[in-house]
Amino acid sequence: RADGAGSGRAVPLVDISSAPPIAAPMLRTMELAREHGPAFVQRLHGRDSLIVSGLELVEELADETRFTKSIGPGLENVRQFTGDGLFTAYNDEPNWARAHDILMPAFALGSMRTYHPVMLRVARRLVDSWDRREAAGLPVDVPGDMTRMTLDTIGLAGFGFDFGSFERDEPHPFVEAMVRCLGWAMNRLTRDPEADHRERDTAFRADADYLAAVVDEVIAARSAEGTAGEGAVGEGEQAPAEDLLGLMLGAVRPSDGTRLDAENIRNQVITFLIAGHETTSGALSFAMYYLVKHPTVLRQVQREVDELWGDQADPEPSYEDVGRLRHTRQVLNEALRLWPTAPAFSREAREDTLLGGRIPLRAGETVFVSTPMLHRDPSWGDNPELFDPSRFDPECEEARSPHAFKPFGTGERACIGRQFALHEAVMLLGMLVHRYRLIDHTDYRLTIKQTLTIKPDDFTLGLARRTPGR
Ligand code: MNH
Repeated sequence: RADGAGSGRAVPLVDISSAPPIAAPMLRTMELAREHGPAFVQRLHGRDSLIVSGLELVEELADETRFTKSIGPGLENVRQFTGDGLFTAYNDEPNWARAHDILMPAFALGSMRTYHPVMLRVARRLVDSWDRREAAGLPVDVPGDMTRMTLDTIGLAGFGFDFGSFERDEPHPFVEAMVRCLGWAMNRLTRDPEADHRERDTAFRADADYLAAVVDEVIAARSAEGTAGEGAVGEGEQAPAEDLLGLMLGAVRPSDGTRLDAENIRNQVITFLIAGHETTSGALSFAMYYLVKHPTVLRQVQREVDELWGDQADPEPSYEDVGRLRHTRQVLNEALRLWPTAPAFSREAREDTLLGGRIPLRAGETVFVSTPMLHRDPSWGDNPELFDPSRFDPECEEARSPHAFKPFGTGERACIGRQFALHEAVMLLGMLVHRYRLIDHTDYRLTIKQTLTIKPDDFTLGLARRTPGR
């Protein structure tokens, strides 16, 4: 909107149209929020975005009676390759509620028991690969291998499809095409409207078509396989009878007996393959970064896993064990506080309203929440930049507003995969700190790479097998 959604408002307006392009726009948003406060309008090429990071304003935005998820310009771009999948569906699009109803049971906490064996099997692929690197005296590519692990996990647990990422030197072509699609979606936000973008758009189309082709292969593999328990799933292991694809192909929605159509299933599979691995892999990578930089915290989580698994060389973490890794979970939460790997979400007013009693909003107008800056709100205390997992001690959590920590978004459109991500990530972190000493062989300085989601850039670690208990 060129008329300036921010004009006449009681918030600062910052025009960044002449600022040089930036690789991680999220970092600029954070800088601007530090300078201009809890609400400001960013103007770029005549388009205004209201960016909010103050806790009190976010508490209002989380009120589902006044606000709802917005498919803003960024998600409109993602929608070009995920269509009416859960993440990019409009609130009132019938396929959202239909898919949500059909898939919700597959994401309840209890369902994680079903995924646990597959998650463990893939975690062991990473461990095997890290053992080989360690034996050869070679460092490991942390975000690269975390991405291999999370992609193989969602592929196998969700769809019975094996990407075999640890058998490849380069990322699976699906990941490369997906990263380019996400990059396209992000860069399209800041593109100069005067310039010619046809070449990029054509390349994007080719990538989006490739994603769809891979997914059609995933679906065809399942349909050909027929019965569960064959194909990609390992010896002696049952494919979850009701994995995501099984549910989508078979289930009817209880309330009205309808099913998901083929095109929607394709959109859901693309959505889950993307949403189900990028963010979890970033979260694991940031957690590893903080562990290697905070030896006292690392000792604490090592004590926790040692209590469970003692000096076993190859412990078999049980489903229940993962729930017992309290400190490990706190480390992951604190990493997600400082670097929420989906670094923004957006809301829109249901009716014309005043936000914070002073910022007029029209019905349907998008408001962006900068999650990293919400997570550094003054309510987090004097040193919000400090990595301190004790912020997630139960007493501290109870004392805090439920809206101060929003790495998974808010309301009915919040992340459906939260328990899935936490189970997978906490188990792997526990296994890694039990097995290895982490060696900061490059004296790593954190730099962030953004492809809509964020990850530590170029982060490698040295490893040495540890003797648990020492
Ligand atoms: Mn996930 C929505 C963050 C892991 C599948 N996810 C969201 C949103 C955030 C988010 C934020 C809300 C976006 C918005 O309001 O526009 N998700 C994460 C993070 C992790 C994560 C930080 C890991 C850490 N997400 C996962 C996993 C899966 C998944 C794992 C699947 C297995 N997420 C989704 C889906 C949605 C979503 C699907 C859309 C839900 C809906 O709108 O109904």
